[in-house]
Amino acid sequence: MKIHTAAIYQYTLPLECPIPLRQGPLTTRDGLLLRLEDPSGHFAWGEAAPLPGFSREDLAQCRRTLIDAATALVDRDDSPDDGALAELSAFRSNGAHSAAYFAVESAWRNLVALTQDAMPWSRHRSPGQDTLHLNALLAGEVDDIASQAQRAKAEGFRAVKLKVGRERMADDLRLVEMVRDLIGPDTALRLDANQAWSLEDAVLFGKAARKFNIAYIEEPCQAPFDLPSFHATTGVDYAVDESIQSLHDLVQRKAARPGEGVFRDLPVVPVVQGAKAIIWKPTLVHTPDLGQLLFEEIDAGQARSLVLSASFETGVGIAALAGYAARFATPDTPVGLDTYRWITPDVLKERLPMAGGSIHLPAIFAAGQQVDTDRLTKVWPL
Ligand code: OSB
Ligand code: MG
Repeated sequence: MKIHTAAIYQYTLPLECPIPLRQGPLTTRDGLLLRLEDPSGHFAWGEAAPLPGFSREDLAQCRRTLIDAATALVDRDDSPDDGALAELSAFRSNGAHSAAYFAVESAWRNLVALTQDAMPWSRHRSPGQDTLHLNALLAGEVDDIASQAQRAKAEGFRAVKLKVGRERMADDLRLVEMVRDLIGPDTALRLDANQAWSLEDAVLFGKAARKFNIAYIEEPCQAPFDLPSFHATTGVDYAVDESIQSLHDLVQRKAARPGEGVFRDLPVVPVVQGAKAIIWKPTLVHTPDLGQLLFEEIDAGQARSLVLSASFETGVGIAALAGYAARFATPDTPVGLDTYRWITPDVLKERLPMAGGSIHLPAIFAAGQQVDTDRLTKVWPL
């Protein structure tokens, strides 16, 4: 695999409605797109969009990493597997490079697929397995949540996700009950507390919510190490999301001190192993080492599901995430791509075909590569 040219573009998109983040509403989305082209004119895109308040890196830092990586990739001859990417010095320094690594890896895999006239997930799925089920993210005020829950049920979504951890636990419980009533017994109900509670409060909530048949609750506890006790006391399953970030930090610290051996002795490992699901947002957390740790050492052969999730990327990133889900995730596990609803307008010539509870992977892949460069500003090379 040889890269003939690489280019980096920036976008700033107005959001139709502000993204509710803990530190306040986010009203525009900024990010970077990487375009890789091979000597015969095939080209592919990848996206790096650190999310303020969630990413370790900011956009300027991300841009520097991306430029380093793109510079190193041009005119080298690499084997088409992506082992070569892990060796790039841009990602070897002890810093926060998740978003940039995701952009490079996904652009690379897309380009390899295009040159081989295949799909990025072809070797990991049987032919014809082209559908991915989606999760509906319920957000906003009570009335919005109610109408979104009804729509999700009508459109056949297999799972919905509701944020909890409001000021008053009674409000959370009322909402959970309302949503369960609206979606009926057969739709999976996922909750996300974003580490809002002490163990004591998490247990109170868990015991009260048990009767609503919760698929899992993401990060009920402020302290990741409390998660196994939460499960033991309430019987309610938990999922790890933010805790993966701590794991990533530990891995990086270990990588900075080579020779200390395997990852299995890290204290957060039992927390991950006790989880019902691992929420993976490659934009926020992604390194070659983390991939190895999560998916080869810790999770090998386990029944836990891996839930690929988005972080308000454009159609380029969302399409890549769909491909990652097709490649890595447990088949049939609904994927968290619903943040795409916030991204209007998009950088694509046409929006991804994403109406309803499932998507057709080849159509998403094709649309995700049709970028409208008029909506972008070139930042490298100038
Ligand atoms: O709290 O899980 C979160 C997106 C960006 C940052 C944090 C989160 C999210 C999502 C993604 O909720 C959507 C999903 O997981 O379905
Ligand atoms: Mg979460």
